[in-house]
Amino acid sequence: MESVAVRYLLSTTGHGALAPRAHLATDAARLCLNGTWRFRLSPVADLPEDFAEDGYDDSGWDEIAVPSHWPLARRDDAWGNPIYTNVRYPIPVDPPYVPTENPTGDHRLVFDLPEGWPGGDAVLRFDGVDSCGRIWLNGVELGVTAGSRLPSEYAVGQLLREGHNVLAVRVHQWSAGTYVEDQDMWWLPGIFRDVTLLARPVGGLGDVRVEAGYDHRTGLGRLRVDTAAGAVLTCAELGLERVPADGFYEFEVAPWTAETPRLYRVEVATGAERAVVAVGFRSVAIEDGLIKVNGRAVLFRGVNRHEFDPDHGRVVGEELMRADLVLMKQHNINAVRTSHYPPHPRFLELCDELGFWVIDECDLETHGFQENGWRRNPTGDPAWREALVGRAERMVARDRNHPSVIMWSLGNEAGVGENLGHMAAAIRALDSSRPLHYEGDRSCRYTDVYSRMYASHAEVEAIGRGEEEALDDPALDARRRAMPFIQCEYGHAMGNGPGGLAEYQALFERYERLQGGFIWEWIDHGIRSRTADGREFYAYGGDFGEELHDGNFICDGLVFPDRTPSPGLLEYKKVIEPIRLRDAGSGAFTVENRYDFAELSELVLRWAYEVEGVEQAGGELPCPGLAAGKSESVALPALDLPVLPGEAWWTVRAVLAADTAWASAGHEVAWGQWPAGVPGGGSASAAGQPVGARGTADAPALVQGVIEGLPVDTTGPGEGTAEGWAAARQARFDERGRLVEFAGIGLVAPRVDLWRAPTDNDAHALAAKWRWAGLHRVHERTVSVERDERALTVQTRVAPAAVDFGLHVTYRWSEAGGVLRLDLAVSADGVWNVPLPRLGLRLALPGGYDRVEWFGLGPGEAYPDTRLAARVGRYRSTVDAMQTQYVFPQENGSRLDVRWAELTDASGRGLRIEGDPVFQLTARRWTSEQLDAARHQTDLIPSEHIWLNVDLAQHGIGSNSCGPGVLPQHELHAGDHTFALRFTPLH
Ligand code: IPT
Repeated sequence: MESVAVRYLLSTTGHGALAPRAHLATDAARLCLNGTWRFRLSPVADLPEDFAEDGYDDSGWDEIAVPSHWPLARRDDAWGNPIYTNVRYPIPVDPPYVPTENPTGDHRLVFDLPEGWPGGDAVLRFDGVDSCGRIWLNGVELGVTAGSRLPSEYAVGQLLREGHNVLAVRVHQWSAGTYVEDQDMWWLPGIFRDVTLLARPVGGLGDVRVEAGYDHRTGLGRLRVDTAAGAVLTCAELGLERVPADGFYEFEVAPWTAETPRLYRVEVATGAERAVVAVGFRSVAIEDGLIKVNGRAVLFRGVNRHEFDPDHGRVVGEELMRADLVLMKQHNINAVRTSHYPPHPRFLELCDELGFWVIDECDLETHGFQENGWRRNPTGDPAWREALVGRAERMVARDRNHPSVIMWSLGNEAGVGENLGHMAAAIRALDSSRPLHYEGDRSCRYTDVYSRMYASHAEVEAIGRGEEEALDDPALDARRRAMPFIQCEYGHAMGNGPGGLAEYQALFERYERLQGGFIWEWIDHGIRSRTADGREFYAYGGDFGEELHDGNFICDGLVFPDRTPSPGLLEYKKVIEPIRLRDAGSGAFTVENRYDFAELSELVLRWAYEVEGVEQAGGELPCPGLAAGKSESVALPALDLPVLPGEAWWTVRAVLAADTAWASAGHEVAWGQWPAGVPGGGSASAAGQPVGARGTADAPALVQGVIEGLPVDTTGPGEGTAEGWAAARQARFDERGRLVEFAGIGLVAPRVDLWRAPTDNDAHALAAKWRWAGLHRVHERTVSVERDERALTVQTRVAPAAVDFGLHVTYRWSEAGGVLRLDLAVSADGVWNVPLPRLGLRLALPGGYDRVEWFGLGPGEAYPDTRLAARVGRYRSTVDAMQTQYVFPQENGSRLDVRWAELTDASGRGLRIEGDPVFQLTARRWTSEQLDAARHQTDLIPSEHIWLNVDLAQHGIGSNSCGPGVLPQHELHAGDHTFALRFTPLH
């Protein structure tokens, strides 16, 4: 039995707090109490309360920063460690009880009131305490908080003294609230948001509620403010000068949208207090089965955002919040779901200002009950009704003035139950102006929007057509069938990927019912840590010795913990670009405005004409000022240029003409690229044109001679120059016909390779099949080595131990045009029932050949189903810079559609590889096996080699770490494949 002293831990609601209200910036006196507090950690909750007393001597305590999570405030284990679980509770499921071992942080602050602090009422506000805090001021208990990500305010006026006020807060890691806060994130206790003392003047504003609708038919904004009696409104822009706040006002306004975030600063004042509220006029409605803002259907190009800082956990400063939002804007993201709790209040102000559609989600998740058959799920238990309704009301009361918030969400993964209905009713009573969202109850009984997570492309398409599977209840089914659809989570951005985004976007654009979605998720929650020898890495579940954990499932964001964009973010940016630039033939291209509201007035079009990746001409064109949804054709400039050998491409980029709040002039919003035939010509032929057909025509070979181990082709195609002959002579093969030296460079001989270090998306299911099949440990049996006048032909069989299937491989080495040519033919032997990770050659060069130049897709990595962001060009990089440092090491860095690549050392010597027509290139200082074995980036130790994979293809990426796997068109299977490469020495 819990002692009486800590029975409050069992309370689902907390006690003592004032009624919830908006988060306001007013001119009333305020004192920020963030800063250095005294701190003491205890292993249990049941402790003497003497520390709350005035005269208590805390001089022996440590110091802690507030806000903070204590396990991160000190990184030497002394204050415990973060715990990561996704679904499962780290405590026994025994609601509302919590373990006796309950890390408890006592926090103490002594503060003086600043000079001039007005007497009278005041409140102490806690914006976030995880998971519950018992609070005393000057020895008097104020109450107990509940709801980690919601504010609590306590009346303290009568307790304040001019000098020496003692604020004491006892924070417990576990409380009844833990059961409804089972979000997929680190368990991190502490006072993690601001603590503020706010004077409450007599005759002050109290709460302020702003309703600011917009009627798109009339262009009129409607303003209604609900606040203290006698308050007045002033806004010069709206022609308001101290007008009664309780009136109803209409004016012509510029509406607020996420694309055009027009705000009006309205001052709300009584004689005693003044607040400025950022008002955005807009209306949200579900009409014709669509979510419409200001009368128009919108398409969400969204992300799920947790609060996370790699050093401070969910303590996220304003600068980082803004930086994240700016980065989102720069990547064409227009919507945020605040997964899975109301964010820091400042975040929503920034969303109003920068322009985002926000789904504001309540602090509710009970996912771990699913593991227990949903027995005793709080969502369905009347004992939790008040607590859950209270959470919903507190969210709405705090956030309803924000134009960015266009939907409320009841929570995440909390099963089904009547309390959801009570929450919905409470929300609607406080605010009927926004639709309701909740994904966890598929019947949509209490909601206005049909939402799913990780539905496959096929299912999303069926929903788009209105052909989804029926619900058992015909009335509910009919209701849901009339609803708009969003994917509140899709495209699981864990590690390399997600793949298949372009195919989702195509569906969203094809079916109007599909109003887009929210990628899971924005940030990798890796915690910055150091190895014993001081090297930095990002920690994930298990790295802190947790008894239960979910490994690196916590690292599934579009940005790395330090906010470096991952290739997935670049891909998403391209997939959702709001302007489409496409070849229209006949020397023109089409500009399509895919915004929902904005005109294309703030952009210019920059064009470039490139041959073999080298710019021959470029310039700027005005961007047609198209209205949303419209397109227009624009003529390309007529060029008068000499015909050059190589592939010719047009690239047109839509860039900002002037600085905006989120990017500077010149920032690229969208781009298009297409092959040009001849200079000045509109469209043509070079795409996919074999490299071998480029440039000078092939001449008959004149070369005779013997390359060591290789009979030279005397009749085949080739330039046959003395230089060419010299080039080909530099190849040396061993007795098994393996190329062991080329151009004086000792090689680890090329051989067929099937393995890639599984990506997080492979790891869910595919990698186990691959390992079962043994694709990470294939053997090669030499069947024959034949030399004739034309070629050296080596036949092998490549297969793993223990299975009877494999691949027949023929390597045919010949000399052509002075270069060494390899024709590779692969065919399946036996029955293969797993796809191949990759198919191609692996070889290695000495470590000095680490400079890479290529003509193909770039600059970043690309795979068959994550290739939209890569464009044709000539790129220069280094092997080190070509690595993508996913928190959990895995296959990465492949460059797609490479026509040719050159690897050179500091002196410019090296090797050129040409595809016939293209190949996929990966270069790294470690093998796939070493990459596979690594658990953190710091496990990767450079070898003496540069390992190259020169692939015919790789299997796609998919999103199977949580969601559908690789689409059939991006799969790679054993079968008949041929592939050709040409090797040239570089001196
Ligand atoms: C879904 C959760 O809503 C989200 O919080 C996160 O855990 C995500 O999965 C995976 O990273 S729930 C899952 C059962 C689909």
